[in-house]
Amino acid sequence: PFLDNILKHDTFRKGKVTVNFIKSNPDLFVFKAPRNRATKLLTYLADVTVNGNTDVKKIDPNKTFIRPTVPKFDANAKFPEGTKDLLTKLGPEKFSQWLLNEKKVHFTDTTMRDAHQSLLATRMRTYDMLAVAEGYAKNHPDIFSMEVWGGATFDVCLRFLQENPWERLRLLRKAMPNLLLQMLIRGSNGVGYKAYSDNLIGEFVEQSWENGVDVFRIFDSLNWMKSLAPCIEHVRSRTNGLAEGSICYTNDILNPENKKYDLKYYINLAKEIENAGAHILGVKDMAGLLKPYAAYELISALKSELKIPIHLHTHDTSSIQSATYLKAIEAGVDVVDVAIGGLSGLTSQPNFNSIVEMLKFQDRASSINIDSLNEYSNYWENVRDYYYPFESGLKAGSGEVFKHEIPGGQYSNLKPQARSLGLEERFHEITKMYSDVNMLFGDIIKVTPSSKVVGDMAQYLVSNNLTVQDVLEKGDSLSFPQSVVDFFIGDLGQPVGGFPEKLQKIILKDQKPYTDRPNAHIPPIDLKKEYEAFKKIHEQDLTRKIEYTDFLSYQLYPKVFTDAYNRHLKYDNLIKLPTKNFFYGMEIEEEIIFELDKGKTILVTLESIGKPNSDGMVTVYFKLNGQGRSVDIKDNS
Ligand code: 3PY
Ligand code: ZN
Repeated sequence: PFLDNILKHDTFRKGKVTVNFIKSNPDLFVFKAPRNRATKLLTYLADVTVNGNTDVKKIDPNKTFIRPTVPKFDANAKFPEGTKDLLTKLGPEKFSQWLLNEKKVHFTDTTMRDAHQSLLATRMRTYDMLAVAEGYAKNHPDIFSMEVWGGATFDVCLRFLQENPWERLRLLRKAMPNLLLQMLIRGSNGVGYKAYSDNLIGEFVEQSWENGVDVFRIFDSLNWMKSLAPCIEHVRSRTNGLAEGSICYTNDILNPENKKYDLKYYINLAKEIENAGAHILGVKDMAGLLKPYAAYELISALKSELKIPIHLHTHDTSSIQSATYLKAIEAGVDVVDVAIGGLSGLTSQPNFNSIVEMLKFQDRASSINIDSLNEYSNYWENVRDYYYPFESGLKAGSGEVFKHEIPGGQYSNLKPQARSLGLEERFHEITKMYSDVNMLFGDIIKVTPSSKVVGDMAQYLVSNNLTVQDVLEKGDSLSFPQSVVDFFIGDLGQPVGGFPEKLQKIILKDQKPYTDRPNAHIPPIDLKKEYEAFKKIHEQDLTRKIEYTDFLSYQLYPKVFTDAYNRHLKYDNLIKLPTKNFFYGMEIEEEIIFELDKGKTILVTLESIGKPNSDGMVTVYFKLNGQGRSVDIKDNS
């Protein structure tokens, strides 16, 4: 490479070399790593074609796909003005006032976040979102916000999809510059499952804004103000975005026996959130427990008690949640969360298309173009098919959700989890146990990450043939899942009404719990110093620069980031690879077009696959832009 650098050097080529040539040109010692991106891509394609994608467990060999049709839009037309433009013009406080004064009901489209998190184990790839993002933003400028980021998507991008979540955000921001982009953040737990240091969460919020997030839906998995308030403050002080502080809804305010989570409880909490500086109040009904008549009561009360707009979120697990929206809309709710038809219903959000139809010719009808919306639903219906291995298998709504109270996102995950533990046939025992464990824990708010603790305990008890009574009677001799122990120590904060003391002693044994903020036990990170150290370790050629946002990913998920980084070194960036090929590889004679770099597109054809040799290696033959290329790969199948 040194000789190469000399031969290519400007001074050398101009024939002006002097005795000081080498000494005076330190750039001769900078050796560019080979940018063999095409080879890396072919290695991935060879590997996934021969061995399959390790994330895809069950493949149907006869499966065929219908290519999704992207609805038409004018690529040269300007983006019509939307809510993002309005936020820029008004700033968060005035924007919130504007929303409050709107007569029509507004919609948040959750298709690109919660819908696939709750139906397809969060596996939706950026590729499928990006294909329609620009057209959608141009055809539907009257959508309130697009929920596209946060929740489980951050983790899943890195862990399973080989994507950089920040790149997803930036690409979507660019494709939808006129609409508000929304994320879900778990207060002090960020987009993770534990508490992080306050300065890391602050930095994360700021970078989320810088990279494209406008609306921050902030919640705490125990409705604990001490986790919610600092995050609301981060949004207020470090961004010009909207802080949507949220109450998580559980139980049933109309049940006279429910003394804990009654209307008064929610109104008081909502007022605290408003006083903490939220621009919008989120009502996060993560399990879909807010029944229609309860919604009317709750929203009416919130509307009369608060001065900020109300944004309602639910999951349609029971199949009656559109009735909830109807009553909430009658009570004056400002925004509701919906998912586009093809990715709506069951554990996802209610059906956007049908709700728009429902409101047609009514007082609060929206101006959404329903014909266009239906075309997008058809697109997503076909895209969804690529993800068939991640479907939960749920076929109908379940009224049982009002008993077990399992959040939508968790419910669709619990079945595959039960399957992997060999407990599939006992699934309904697990859901019943989930509700028993909840009562044992003192009837807690259940949403990520507290819901995971309840789920872990339920699976532990079912798989060991234990009951909650056994926990109380012989718990001293049992060793509980780590997440349960951490929860009772106080690592997720304090539940409403505190922990049941007797149980806490049984679970913690000799360990001491605490009652202050978990973050009080986590020192701030020296971000500057740690970033320098991070850059040093990760200075290998990524075929792109290491960025500050990579460092934040690493801080949140060190092991997951490192694994993703190593895969990136091996396969490069696969974000633009079509989904069918990412999950299922290529068929013989299939041709794909891949954007290697901005404006640089390559054409790949799979020609043939050789037979394994004695070492189990196979040669996979491609054509790359018409030129023959081969890759040797270990056959692990
Ligand atoms: C998440 O935290 O990811 C959720 O969607 C909770 O409902
Ligand atoms: Zn949700």
